[in-house]
Amino acid sequence: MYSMYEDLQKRLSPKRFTHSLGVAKTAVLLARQYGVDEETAYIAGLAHDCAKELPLPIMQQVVNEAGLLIDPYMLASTALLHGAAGAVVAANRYGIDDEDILEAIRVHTTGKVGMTTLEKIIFLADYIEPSRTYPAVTAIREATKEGLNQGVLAGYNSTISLLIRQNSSIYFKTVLGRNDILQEIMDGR
Ligand code: DGI
Ligand code: FE
Ligand code: FE
Repeated sequence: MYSMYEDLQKRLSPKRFTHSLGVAKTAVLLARQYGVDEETAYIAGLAHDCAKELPLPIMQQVVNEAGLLIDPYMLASTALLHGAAGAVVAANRYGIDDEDILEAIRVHTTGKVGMTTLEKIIFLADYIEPSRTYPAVTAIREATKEGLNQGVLAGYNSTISLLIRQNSSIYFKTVLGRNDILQEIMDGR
């Protein structure tokens, strides 16, 4: 099997590849801290945006050919669809068959109710990896020092605030995912 690393390096823009490598490395650090398999976290992090730069019609073709039923709202947005498409590409092109990794890729943009530790790690590493420079990143990195759920919540808060400032709609899984993390924090988990 040829190397996923080299294939991504060849196919992604330099910026996206650097980001993906940053997510992989950050995910390894979080995995070590939170008792998740480090190689699993690395692979999920490296692969998470493997479909991000595909044109929307190609993403749609990828999920259609995989027989996935996706709601029209998600189907119309590269921002929302690249996780689902990425999980298909990760399985078919890179031979990833670990369902935990595939689901972490699938849900990395919106999160969901009941995220696993691996899913939270990829979600959060996406926000805080070293090449990220947006204004809220400092606050999210600070929140991460208080715990994984605190970091995830800060990530949700920053995205939802941005979407509101942009007058964008918020996907339901984003809202439900944030509520669920808030509940976990209130329950002291
Ligand atoms: O792929 P990345 O840029 O590394 O990061 P990502 O997968 O978290 O995607 C971020 C983009 O997704 C950003 O443009 C905001 C958008 N996004 C995240 N949650 C939602 C959303 N867009 C909409 N419309 N609704 C959401 O709930
Ligand atoms: Fe992404
Ligand atoms: Fe990303």
